[in-house]
Amino acid sequence: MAPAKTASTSGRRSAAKSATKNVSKEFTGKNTPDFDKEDELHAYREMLLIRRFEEKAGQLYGMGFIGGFCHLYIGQEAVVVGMQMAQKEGDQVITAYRDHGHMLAAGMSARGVMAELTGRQGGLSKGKGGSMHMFSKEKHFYGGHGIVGAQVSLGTGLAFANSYRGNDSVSVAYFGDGAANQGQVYESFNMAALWKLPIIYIVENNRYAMGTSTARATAQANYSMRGVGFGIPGVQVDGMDVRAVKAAAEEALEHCRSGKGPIILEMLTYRYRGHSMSDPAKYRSKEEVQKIRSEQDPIEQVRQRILDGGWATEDDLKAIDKDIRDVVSDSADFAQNDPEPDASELYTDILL
Ligand SMILES: Cc1ncc(C[n+]2csc(CCOP(=O)(O)OP(=O)(O)O)c2C)c(N)n1
Ligand SMILES: [Mg+2]
Repeated sequence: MAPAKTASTSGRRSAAKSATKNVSKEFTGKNTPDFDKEDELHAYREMLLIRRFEEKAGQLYGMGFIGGFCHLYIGQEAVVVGMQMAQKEGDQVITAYRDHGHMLAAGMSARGVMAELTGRQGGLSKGKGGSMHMFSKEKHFYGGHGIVGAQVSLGTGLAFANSYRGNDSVSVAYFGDGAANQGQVYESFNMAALWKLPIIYIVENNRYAMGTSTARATAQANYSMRGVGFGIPGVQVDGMDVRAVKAAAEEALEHCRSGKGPIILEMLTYRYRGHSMSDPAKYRSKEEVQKIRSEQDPIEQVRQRILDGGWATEDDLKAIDKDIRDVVSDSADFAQNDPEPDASELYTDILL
């Protein structure tokens, strides 16, 4: 099959401009202030942890340690890391099944996530949930959902709870370009706008829903405009640049906390791997993937800026890489050696 037609970067930029113009006067989402040294190094570490963790998960899957589904986030790391850098304690996160990066960025342990993937008792859902069903109330992470679009309504419920309780937490609900065509997304938009709920709807536009490109499946491919009918402002953000993500997140969080209601951030991003581990990704060319990897990789961008700014040497970065590899291999050892849950666990954590 010929490579899918996708909007060129410049096409995407002009769409972004019109979205900003048409939807919101006050919300720009266009700032990309430089990071200081601390932010660059933090973003580098966090994104690298997700990348290496996912690579290891892919290996364990190939070795038969992980059963069921496993959807990797490789390529999209800047989205969740930039968002998390702007959030504050108490803000909730909810997402779909491509969720390992969201959990690591929320501060959930690499051991707990990896052991859940291998179905062990030390996993975050005691080995009973697997890749798509992990939660952490302590880290305000509400899953992990396999039903496409369901998390958008649940995330709206989290925002309703914040509003009802009168706290100033914001719900951050992630969903994909494919999920954006689900009906319940718009029922949620309506209620959120009507009740001015504090929620950021994040469309992670990675250009594909399973094997279907946005160009083939979507009438309005500028997802930031999907809230127009409800008066929800939205902007497109370069989701490969962690600085742009963080800046947009800060603006969006402020918008929600000041009582202005929901907002949409469309993150322009890309997944390097197949939809799940069982997808050979024949619907796109290797060149397409390679071009993005070599020109826009989110981690490489930060790495280059760190070196150019003289904030760390190649050796310093190698030491960081080693630290992260150690954390990841420790999690993999744990996930292979921790026992499976006891059979009695079949009868716990069940609502009747
Ligand atoms: C209600 C529902 N319909 C269909 C599916 C099957 N399905 C799983 S993932 C997926 C594609 C979703 O794509 P997108 O929202 O773009 O997210 P991405 O996988 O790109 O992160 C589909 C159709 C499902 N899980 N739930
Ligand atoms: Mg997608």
